Amino acid sequence: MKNIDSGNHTTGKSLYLDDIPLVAGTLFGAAFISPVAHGHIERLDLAEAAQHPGVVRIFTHRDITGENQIGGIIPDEPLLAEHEVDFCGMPIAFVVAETDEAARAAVRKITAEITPLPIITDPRVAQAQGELIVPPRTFQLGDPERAWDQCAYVVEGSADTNGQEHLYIETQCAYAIPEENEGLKIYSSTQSPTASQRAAARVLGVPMHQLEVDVIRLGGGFGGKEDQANAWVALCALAAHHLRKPVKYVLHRLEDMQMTGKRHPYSSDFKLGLDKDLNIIAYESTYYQNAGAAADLSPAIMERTLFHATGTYFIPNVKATAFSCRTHLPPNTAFRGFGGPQAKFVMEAAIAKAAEQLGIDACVIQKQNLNKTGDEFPYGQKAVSESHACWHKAETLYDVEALRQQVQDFNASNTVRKKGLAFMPICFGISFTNTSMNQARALVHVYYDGSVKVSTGAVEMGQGVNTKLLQVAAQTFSINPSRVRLQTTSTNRIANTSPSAASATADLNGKAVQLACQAIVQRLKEVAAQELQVPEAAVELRDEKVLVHGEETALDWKKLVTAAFLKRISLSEHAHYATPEVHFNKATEKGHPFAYHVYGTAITIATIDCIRGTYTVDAVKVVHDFGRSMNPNIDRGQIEGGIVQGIGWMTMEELLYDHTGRLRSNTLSTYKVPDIYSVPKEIAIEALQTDNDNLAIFRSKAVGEPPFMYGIGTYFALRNAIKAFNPDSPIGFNAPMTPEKVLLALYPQPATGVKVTHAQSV
Ligand code: LUZ
Ligand code: MOS
Repeated sequence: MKNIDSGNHTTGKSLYLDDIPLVAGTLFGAAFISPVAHGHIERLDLAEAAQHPGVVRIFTHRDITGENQIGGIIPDEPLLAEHEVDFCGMPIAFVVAETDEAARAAVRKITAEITPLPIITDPRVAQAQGELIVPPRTFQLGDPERAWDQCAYVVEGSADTNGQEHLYIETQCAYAIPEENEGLKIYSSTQSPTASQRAAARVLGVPMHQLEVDVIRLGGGFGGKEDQANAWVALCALAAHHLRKPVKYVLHRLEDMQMTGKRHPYSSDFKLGLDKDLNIIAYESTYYQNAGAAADLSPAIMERTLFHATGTYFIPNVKATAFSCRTHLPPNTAFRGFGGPQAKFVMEAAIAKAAEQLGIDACVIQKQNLNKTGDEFPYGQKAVSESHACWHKAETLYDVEALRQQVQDFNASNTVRKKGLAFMPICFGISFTNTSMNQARALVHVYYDGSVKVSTGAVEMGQGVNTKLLQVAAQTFSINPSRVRLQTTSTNRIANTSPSAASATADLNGKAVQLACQAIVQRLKEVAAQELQVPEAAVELRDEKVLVHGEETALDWKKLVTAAFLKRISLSEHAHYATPEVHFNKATEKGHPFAYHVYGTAITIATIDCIRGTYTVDAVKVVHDFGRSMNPNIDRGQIEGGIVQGIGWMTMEELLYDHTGRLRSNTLSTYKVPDIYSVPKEIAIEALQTDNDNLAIFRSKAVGEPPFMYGIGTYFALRNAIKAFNPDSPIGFNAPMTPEKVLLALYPQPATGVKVTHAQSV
């Protein structure tokens, strides 16, 4: 089935928040933000701005009727700064005016006198000074201390990854409209309607039932709207609450890039030990996560880093420690992979370094150490592994021997262009690592004409979840998909939703839809049995028909629905689903946190230009563990998008905060994202079809985040190409691999002059 949105998306008919027709009298907000990364606010001068034509009111923390707090996991983030600012871009005041232009013009007339305070931008410096968001955590398996002695080879090193701008096409936005009795209806572009409702209720000091958060769809989220859509909802709600007028705020791209957090930069250390047969027997890793100025989701992201410390490999002795470090950057947040890709990069860097020292191809070590079913992860769960199946299928299907020969021949006959090839086997755990979040609800109405309306907590953000939910309803009722319609995601219809995140949205909400539909089917079958005077067990609903012992009857879906209504049988159901089997004990750091894992293998070939440092990705060839895909078109789209987004993170997207904590790469002319010229020339995706997993909806495994990590293969393919040109290249492990870094890695470094430094420590 096609994505149900594709027609409207391509003809521009899809509605986003900014397309909602304005209610008469709507006012427009804009935030005044801190120009410095850390300081004490001595004076805030609003007088001139307040005089600006069209300005209705300027809100500060003093206007907050509830709590000045939007922190989710930890209450450490004020909505509006009070006496101190903690990052460049932190909202201090909220101007509301009759037009968008007036609000922004007035913002420019606000002045603040701020006494600078010391600034930290480097997570290692923060850790050394004890600036931690939460206490560090360690996951451990076996005894690495004792294992080092048994190793034939040991390598140590460090590996850094930079952050990443989400660059959802639709910027952050909110629109709050007053209703009677102090109520507010708030349109939001949030992955988490409930989190936004809760944050606004807390700031206003009102019960959650006073607020409805309604989401049509998002123009992209990628994690950037899991927690960080809340501030705009709270600001618009605050203004609408005071003024009893509709208030809308749509961030400009520059504001969005300056004010919002991004993927966490990580700086990490590793130590890897192998025996003489190249089995990895010990691994120690330490991660310094650059959390930014407030917790946001950092502790959960740090936790997922630890869950994914060993990537796709089985290692019997592991010690992984993570620090969530407080710095003066905007609070960093969820981004596709949620700390997993950062851990994966460190693991692969360790293997690449070991391979280099041994003079072998990294893929020898990779393949030798892939996990198998029954192997234990450092957190206690046993793998049900498709690692070897994906690897072997990729090797044979794509004829790796021939590919390798082509690369060797090319490199032998070209002096200024070199190719590199790398394998990237992936493994990603599916479920929220916070067990309590693995629940969802669905509300299904069958109208008496036989048409169906489905509401869930799932937020459509381009990932195609609504199409999958529609498929679940149509298939469970065995009716034509055209009879089913999805509703917007509203906290009035579905309460206490988990965010649409963790790749789990179709699984959790799909299972809830399935349960709701099954309950209605059960009642319909009872009605059919009465109508047809047959035992209920003989009745079956199939292809809009009512069958008895497999034979068609005069009853069909529509007539049956009408009959049930006339018998006063409920045609609606609200169902609840909670993932079984998942649990985790933080005291022991052991448990079974994931419903299942997704596996896959990518083979990447890239070519570098050794005069310019530029490169192209020739091909990414993937064998991906789909389970049994319920929608191969949508899943393929997710994989293609994930690969390109991963390549962007690994190769060209370079966030640059200067030493004052100011974001310098704050526009699309200074922050380069993949375009049509930089995507791989070829992406091949082949399914590994399995029937093993029963916890995915229709056994169709989650597909949102795992493919992002295929992009890491490009980093190592480029690295191999550099080594083909200059085997003595001093190149370390520091992503992104921009053309500048490639160029500098190709030749001996000058004694003085240009030095490649990490963005965090500029
Ligand atoms: N969000 C979250 C996530 O709150 N918990 C998670 O475990 C998670 N994993 C991936 C992406 N978002
Ligand atoms: Mo996410 S990183 O699944 O919001």
